[in-house]
Order: sequence, then C-alpha cells, then structure tokens
Amino acid sequence: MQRDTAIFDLIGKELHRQREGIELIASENFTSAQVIEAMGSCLTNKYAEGLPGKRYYGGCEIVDQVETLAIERIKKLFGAVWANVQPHSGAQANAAVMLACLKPGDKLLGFNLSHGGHLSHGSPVNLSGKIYQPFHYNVEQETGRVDMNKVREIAIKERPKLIICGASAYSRDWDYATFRAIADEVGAVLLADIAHPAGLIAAKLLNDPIPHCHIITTTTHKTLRGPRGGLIMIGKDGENPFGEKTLKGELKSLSAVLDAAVFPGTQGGPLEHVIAAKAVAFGEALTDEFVAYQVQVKKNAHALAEAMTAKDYKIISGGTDNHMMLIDLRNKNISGKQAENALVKADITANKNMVPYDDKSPFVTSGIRLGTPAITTRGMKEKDMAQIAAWIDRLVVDIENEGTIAKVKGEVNEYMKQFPLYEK
Ligand code: DSN
Repeated sequence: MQRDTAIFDLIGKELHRQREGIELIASENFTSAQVIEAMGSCLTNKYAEGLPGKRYYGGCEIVDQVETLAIERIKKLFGAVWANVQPHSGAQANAAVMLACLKPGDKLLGFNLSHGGHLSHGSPVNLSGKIYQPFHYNVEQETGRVDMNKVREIAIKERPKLIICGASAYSRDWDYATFRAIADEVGAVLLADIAHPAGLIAAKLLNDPIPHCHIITTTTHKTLRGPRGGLIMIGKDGENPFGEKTLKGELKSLSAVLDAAVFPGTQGGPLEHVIAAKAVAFGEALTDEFVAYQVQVKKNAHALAEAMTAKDYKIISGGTDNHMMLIDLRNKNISGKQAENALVKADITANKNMVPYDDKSPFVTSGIRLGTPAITTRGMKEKDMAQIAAWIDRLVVDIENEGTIAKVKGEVNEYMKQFPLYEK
C-alpha cells in the first residue's frame, strides 16, 4: 500500500514542534517510547467487549492477559480494591460513574468550571449538567481556595446524591477526609477526580483519596504519563459501601454497577492497544525513577511559581502544592488569549484559562495556566524555571512586538536542544 505521506509528514512536523518548544500545558506530558510502541501495536485490531474472561468475542486470550496486567498494576500503584481500565477518557470515566450512581434529574455537587473545575462535573453544556441537576462550590475571592464550610453549607441545603472533588485548574491539595465527612452527613457518594495530580498522588506527594473516597477517576496521560485515556477505581470502602443495595436500589456490588456503566452503559469495544500502553505506563509508575520524576515536577512548579511571583505575576491562591498554577493577568492589562497567542508564537505552549470571578469570556479569559509535568520529563530543573519565567515576562510586557517574539522563539529553540525528545 502506498505510504500516506500527507499524514506522516504532518506527524513529523508535530514531532518537530514538540521537540523545539517548551510545553507548559498542565495536562500534557511526553510518554515513554515503549508506551507509544504499545499504542501503535496490532492490539488495535482486536474487538473485546466485556471484561477479561467474560468477552463477547473469541480470540481474547492474549488481550485478557494484557488487560488483567493493567488492572493489577493500577490497583497496586494506588492501593485500590478494584479498577476498570476501559474508559476512553476522564470525561467517559466520569459519565460512567454518574450513570452508575445517579438517576436522571438527581442532584450532584462539583467544583465550578470557571473556578478551576471540569466540564464533566456538571457544566450545563456537558451531559453531566444536562441529564443530572448540578450544583457547584467555588473558591473564595480573597484566598483563591475552596472553603470546606461553604461546601458543607451547599451539600446540606441541596442534599446531592454525588459529590465530586477534583479540578482542572486548582493548584492546591484536596481535603478528602472533610469531603467524606460531608458526603456521609448528607448520604452522598464521594467521587475524587484525580486526573491532574494522579502521578503526584501515586508517588505519595499529595493527600491520598483512596482511604476517603468511594470512587476515584483519573485520566492516564497527565502527571501519570501514560497514553490518552481514563480509568475508574474503588477506594478502601470496597465493593459494598452502602450495604447490600446501591444508591439506585439495585442488589449489585459497586464494581458490577461501574463495570456495566462503562460497557455497555457508555462505551462499546475497549481500546486494547491503549490498555496495553496504560499497563506499560503503570509499570513505569511503580518504579523509584517515577517517584523521583514526580518530586522534580513539584519542585519545578514551586520554582516557576516563585519566579513568576518575583516578576509581579498574581498566582491564584498565592502558590502551588502540585504541578500547576493559574496566573491572573489582570494587573498586566492583557487577556489570557493575548498571552497564549504571544507565547505560542515563541514556541512556549500554554493555555488561556478563566480565573475565579473572571469578567472575560472563556474565549478571551483573564488568566493563563502553567504546568511542569512535560518540561520535567524533558529533564528541566529549577534553574530552567527562572529562564522560562524571564521569557514569559519579556513576551507579556512587549505583547505586540513581533521582533521580541521572534528573538525569544530563537532562544527557546536553541535552549531546547539540551533536552532531547524521542531521539532514538
Ligand atoms: N483538557 C484537560 C485539561 O487541560 O485540564 C481537562 O480535561
């Protein structure tokens, strides 16, 4: 067959872009070559609806072993009692949890998207906000932090069936124990969506949701550094946290309800090539090298936050506990959109982001989100964070100057030669 040069030329250009630039999107990372190898394997050809040992198709003996390894490794990594590794993404994992735990119209309580939450936690434009009845908690304007007393007030007033803790743009750790006390008080299921900090949690550098949350979802491609995808786990409460019946009154274990909510509830055939790549990444995450990587991710985030603060950038909540930070650009009189555009032209990739109490639209925004997982994988250390902050500041203070942008781009491209990516 003729090689599809149109697509492979574009893939080559994307590799070049990734190599030459500084990747600061907090949700992105660079997987190992063996994760990519597993994803690009013949497992993509296999249909395997069902679970290991219980499939709707023949010929699943090998993929059963692959999927079982992925499940065993992720359970060991987090100390979870059960896992389903089939969700195609974090949003799919959350949709499955909601299908398992809620009836249409039931109330859920999540973190406001415009304060750092996620679309799939009850945004009105997402199915979680269309099928169920969402309520949201915010961060406080003065502190930039979630106030657990406010969370409790809303929970007691609304009595949601599901409470979600977790975020896309929140630089502080989560108080899972207090969330659990609130969930118990109102009789709610507690879901932790750890998509962003999963790698830091696995390395025991942040609070652990497993002892406190009934259900935990995550993506596999952010700090966890695997292929794009999602998964669901059950915490220390185990399979029957609500007695013999689920919240919907069925006589089934939580794992059976969650499995059924993934397939056939919300998905068809699992992506066994991606599940193989997840297994490879989970194996990598069980090593001391991965823990050392996460330690550096956190150190780099701290160093970048300090360097930006020293240049008079306002970090929401005043700093970071994890791998990312949200910067309010209003004192610099530019929008997130302008900042993102100037940075991207200089090969520094970051995303514009709403800040809490933002007066601009999601397409413009007042903020920018920066994260260190990808640059840490490239091998960057604290001293490089000061250099990155200096480049960002040069671009922001001279936002319209194409000459400055071109000069910074040249310096960035030269600098990144020190940090090879997929050279072999
Ligand atoms: N798009 C992801 C992020 O950037 O945080 C969340 O889904």
